Amino acid sequence: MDSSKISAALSAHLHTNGTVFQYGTAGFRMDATLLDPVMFSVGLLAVLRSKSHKGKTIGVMVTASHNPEKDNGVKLVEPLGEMLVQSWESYATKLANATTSADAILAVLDSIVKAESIDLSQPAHIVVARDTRPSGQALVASLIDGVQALGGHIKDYGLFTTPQLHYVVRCINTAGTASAYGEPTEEAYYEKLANAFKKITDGYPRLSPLLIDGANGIGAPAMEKLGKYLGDSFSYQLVNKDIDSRGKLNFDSGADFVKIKQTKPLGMDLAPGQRACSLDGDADRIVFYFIEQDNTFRLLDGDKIATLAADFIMDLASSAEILVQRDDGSRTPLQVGLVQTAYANGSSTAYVKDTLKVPVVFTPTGVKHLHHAAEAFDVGVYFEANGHGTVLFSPAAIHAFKSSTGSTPAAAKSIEALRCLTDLINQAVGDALSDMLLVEAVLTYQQKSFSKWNSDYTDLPSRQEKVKVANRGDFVPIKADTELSHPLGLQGKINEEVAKFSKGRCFVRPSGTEDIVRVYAEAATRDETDRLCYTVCGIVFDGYGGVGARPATFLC
Ligand code: G16
Repeated sequence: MDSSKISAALSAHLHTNGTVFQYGTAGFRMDATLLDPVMFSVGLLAVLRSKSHKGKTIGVMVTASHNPEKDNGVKLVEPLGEMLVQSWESYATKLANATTSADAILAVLDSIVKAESIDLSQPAHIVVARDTRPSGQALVASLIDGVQALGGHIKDYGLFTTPQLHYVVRCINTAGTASAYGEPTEEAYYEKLANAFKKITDGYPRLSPLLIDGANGIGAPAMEKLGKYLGDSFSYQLVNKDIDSRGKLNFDSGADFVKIKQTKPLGMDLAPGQRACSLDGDADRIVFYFIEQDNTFRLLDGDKIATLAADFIMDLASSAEILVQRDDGSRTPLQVGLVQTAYANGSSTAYVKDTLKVPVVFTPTGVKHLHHAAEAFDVGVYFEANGHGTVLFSPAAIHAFKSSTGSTPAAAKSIEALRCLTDLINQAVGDALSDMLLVEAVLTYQQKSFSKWNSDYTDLPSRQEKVKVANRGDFVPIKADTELSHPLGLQGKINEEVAKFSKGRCFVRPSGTEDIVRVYAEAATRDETDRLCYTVCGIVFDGYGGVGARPATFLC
């Protein structure tokens, strides 16, 4: 470690304004003007992480996803495309906060090297990409300074969706192995998805065009490129694709807006019966929707995507008579499992357990938690209600799909569809474009309308609100985010309110990506849901550090 080189490089990125940095749900996220020292520290950490993996390539994505355009953020990606392992999140936090002086940063670097027994003579390879935020390029330059100060090699992929960055990381690190994931290029990514989609939908009548809201972010140009590879196999109309005008990214558009407001985005004309979807700012989430003839808005969120996918895969596996080889030599049917968070609608969980008869596991919010839980199954379907998720296939499941032939033409066809799904579905991370094609493939295969899909089960009314508080760190979630241990006494008050409503459920948790706490409620009717949600918002705001104006929408 060349201390003088690190000290000299740090001098251009010193942290001077007292902000406390925290690696949160999806990395560091905040106003972009505060991020320069963080980026430098992430560059250093990425080098150490690569060295600790004996030179495997580590990814860095510069994005603030669904957050406003003025924000930005950064997250690290592990060699197989997963989120940074949790035990390193605290190193990321310590290193970012140590950018106040050369002595502080050298001490933290040294402590990480010792704690992880890192061999500093190992090489370090980093790849970086960014979304369309105006602040992105300068932040990448700060990151590169950090990487080079510790002697790492870095390749800048420029503008990418978040899942594309995860994809190339996985491709680079699996190249030449039995589980090679593909060519680490943007073109190969589109080709892989498009080929799988074309194969699985071949011979079926096309669905009506899909309206796609690109949230004026990176997903829009990516969709346009993907569209060229899909040709006439997929018909769509892209709106909200302006990535050049300032202030438009995610503004009243995108998956998060549509999910929370339960309405169509700005910039989209949606007639009854038309099919639509929204990507988020970095294209790692997607939700679908339509409006009924009576103008009722219907949302098909992550819960609905998960049940559609799980049901489809189980049908294919059953018709293909797939058996999976176990360690003890036995061969048993494919085990499908579903992973949800506290935000999953209660009706979806009941449908999965009682109708699909699939086991459900709950984890705290954050795809990093869901991803690992999903790895326990042959087919692990994980989706957050906000539309972030994917389907993981275990090596044993992939082997079963590859080695089975099928005793009938129908079985052979199902096996072929399962094989296509392993290419169509991004195995590294939730991916809006891949998930969009997954949904469209299932609906094409089954010739199923949005309305029919929506009728699989009826969501309980739900509402999610944000409350600004003085210190969201005071709110400590437990039991997979369903309760709070602190502030003391608050959980008891929430429980009292919940008990007043039939099918009532409510929880409060601090956001890891925004400076707010989230309040989620559901109950038997819309009116009861809103009363429960706004009552709890009021309790939090009034008694637990609400700041600014008491939001006008509060009813109590
Ligand atoms: C990120 C995470 C998601 C999480 C979301 C909201 O999504 O990857 O797993 O659900 O933040 O998290 P929180 O409620 O803690 O703010 P994205 O799309 O913003 O990267």
